[in-house]
Amino acid sequence: MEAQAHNPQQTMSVVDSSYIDDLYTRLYTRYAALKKRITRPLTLTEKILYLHLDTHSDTELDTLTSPRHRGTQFAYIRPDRVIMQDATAQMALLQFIKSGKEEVALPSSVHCDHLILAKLNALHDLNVANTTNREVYEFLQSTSARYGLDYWQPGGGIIHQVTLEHYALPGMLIIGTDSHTPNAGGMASLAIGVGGADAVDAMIDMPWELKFPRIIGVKLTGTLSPWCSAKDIILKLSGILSVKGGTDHVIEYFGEGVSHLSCTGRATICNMGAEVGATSSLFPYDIATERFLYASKRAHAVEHTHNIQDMLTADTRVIDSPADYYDSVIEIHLDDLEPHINGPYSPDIATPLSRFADFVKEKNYPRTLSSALIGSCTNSSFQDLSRVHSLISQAQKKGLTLKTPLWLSPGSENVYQIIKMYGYLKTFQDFGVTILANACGPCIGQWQRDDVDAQSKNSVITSFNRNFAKRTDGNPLTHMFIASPEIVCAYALVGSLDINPLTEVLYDQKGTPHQLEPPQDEELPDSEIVDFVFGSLPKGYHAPPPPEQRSSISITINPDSERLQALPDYLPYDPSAYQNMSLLIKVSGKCTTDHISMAGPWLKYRGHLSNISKNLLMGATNAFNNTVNLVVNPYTGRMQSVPDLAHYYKEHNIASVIVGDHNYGEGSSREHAAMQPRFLGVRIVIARSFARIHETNLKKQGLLPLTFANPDDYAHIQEYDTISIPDIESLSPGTPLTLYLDHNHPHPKQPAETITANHSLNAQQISWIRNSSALNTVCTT
Ligand code: MIC
Ligand code: SF4
Repeated sequence: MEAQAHNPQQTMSVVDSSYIDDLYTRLYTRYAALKKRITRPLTLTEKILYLHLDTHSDTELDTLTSPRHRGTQFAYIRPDRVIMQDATAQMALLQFIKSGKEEVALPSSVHCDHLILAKLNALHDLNVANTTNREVYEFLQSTSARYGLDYWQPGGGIIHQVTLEHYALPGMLIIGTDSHTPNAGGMASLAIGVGGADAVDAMIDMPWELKFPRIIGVKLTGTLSPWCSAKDIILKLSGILSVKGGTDHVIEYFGEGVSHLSCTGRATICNMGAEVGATSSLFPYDIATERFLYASKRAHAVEHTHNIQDMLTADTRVIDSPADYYDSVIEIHLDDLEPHINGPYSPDIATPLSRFADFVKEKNYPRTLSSALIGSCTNSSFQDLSRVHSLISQAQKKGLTLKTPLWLSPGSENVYQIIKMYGYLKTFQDFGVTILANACGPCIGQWQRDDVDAQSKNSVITSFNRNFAKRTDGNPLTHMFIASPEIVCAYALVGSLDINPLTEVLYDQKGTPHQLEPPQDEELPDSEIVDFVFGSLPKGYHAPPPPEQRSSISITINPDSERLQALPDYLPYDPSAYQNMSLLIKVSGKCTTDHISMAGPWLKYRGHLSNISKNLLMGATNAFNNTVNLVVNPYTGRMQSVPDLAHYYKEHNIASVIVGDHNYGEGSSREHAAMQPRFLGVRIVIARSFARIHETNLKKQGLLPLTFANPDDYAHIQEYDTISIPDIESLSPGTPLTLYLDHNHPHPKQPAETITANHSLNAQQISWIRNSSALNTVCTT
């Protein structure tokens, strides 16, 4: 797995110019035809979506593009590119292999970023990862080479920063097996997070299906104050929209405030749109986009994009009368915006910094910081790190020191090389900052910390995007707060959450008082540095071999492996399995995919369905006893963990049901959260509401996602219930189903009752249920 040698003389790109020429010729030809057909003003979201519709007639196009179908109608889309990260690519590629295809049908890439455990520093941690994950990396590399995908070895960078630097281009439609794929919206690409099975559709040349999103227009006016950055815009917006306010919507930004934001700053905002459940987020193309294209050595793309700006921005009439074209409009005045800090335990608890100390005291959250962390796909660009560097050199000059350990992960190998050449790296290290690998690390629980006991109450502040329980270090008592990189750095200098670092007087060792001044930033590196760093193929990048050499590449999955397992066949559809199903768990409150299929130490089983299934719903709270991971086995009366009960059901051939609360399955794209229950015999999940990607993942895996027609019926599900769907055979689009609840609890036995459940399956999705999974449907047609 040797990376290519660095050669500053070369100018090479992972995407060649003929690809760019073809892309824009195709898109612009479609655009010209589209504009002839649809004469009303269009938002940018509509333009990019319509350019990628898989339609076969003008009438079909007219129906699909009618705004009244937004939020209800499903559309078939032909994306331009697929990106996958190592923790989700394993299942996606295992499914792709099952399809029997010889090569991927569109440009696709695999990025090794999630499986690197952060412990000491980049070099140490990468070496360990290369040993402990060898089998998985070899599988991903050989599968990529065999089927024609680009492969980025560990250390190459985090999928979304790498995509922004190399793959994302204005007007493109990208799908990625990671919920933060919308990061590329900063580059005016419409990028959507999906489950692995959706990526497989695109990779086997099937159109990929998406519920047509509604569009929220966010108007930005004014300019950011010096302590504010792009992150504060999305932290504020998360507070406005909440974790489910963006579901089935694209968030499209416009207004003069946009022009003050850099491409990477916009990417930060789009990235965290995932935290409000948005299908995607998007910025228009402008001079800042161009600057980033030049700074990543993609001048060739600018030759096209510069001339087709009307295709890459919303029409003027949309901007002039937004309320007529967006489904809703939110306005944020950047001049009035304060830095925000969100959390703990949910990314939408947004508190302005000036009120934060009081908030922490009122809630009695741990005040002393145990660590501060900068990085993740959200905030690890050169510009982010330049602001951190500015603060740290200021602190150094003032004789201030870190009051809490500060950890920093650059977003990509190129960002790492740039900060090294600028001397930032040395400043960080001299100041005591630990530099971690260019990877996800503590953002996904891949953090082996030994400074805090596994179960002790503590607080950390990070520049990441998610802060669900156990997310960073596996400890449910770690309170995780989210802020911009410079605010995280400022808190590392004061060490405590009950101090406002922007107003507090800080003392050096001689007792001289100091006040922090706002950081300066560098939007992009100098062209000489750009030439050097982007002048050769990036370290860690492996293009696939030419097609004629691929068929001889063998892919091995050791049958005794703990890490990889060929996918088992699904049991055929059987209507009787939907009768007398037992309850696995009735979940109360927040149940993210982290609660359903925990990350951290479990990431190592992402390619092994039976092993990872041992964590099923370990983080979910049982509504009957308000306890995490403790449910009654209705057959034995014993209390068990959820995975144990699920395995009991599997061994005894008992079909089962999961009952969820609001926004069930929010957060990540991991399809394991659907494959695991499927593997253990769950047939339906009935919830008050679902997060978009998870609901699709359930359908793809042949599970039936249902919602209570009357949300109060959630209260009717009892602990010993068996649940039947007598009318399962009449499952059809738009028709509710009847659920028969047999209340078996002996004391006192209550009469059975029926409730109504809705579903959102269309005819095609019903065929997935009838064929036991979407993949089976594809393989049998
Ligand atoms: C996340 O941030 O939650 C992850 C880990 O990147 C996930 C993907 C996964 O679970 O592998 C995501 O965002 O989709
Ligand atoms: Fe990785 Fe964290 Fe970004 Fe997910 S959110 S891709 S875990 S850095």
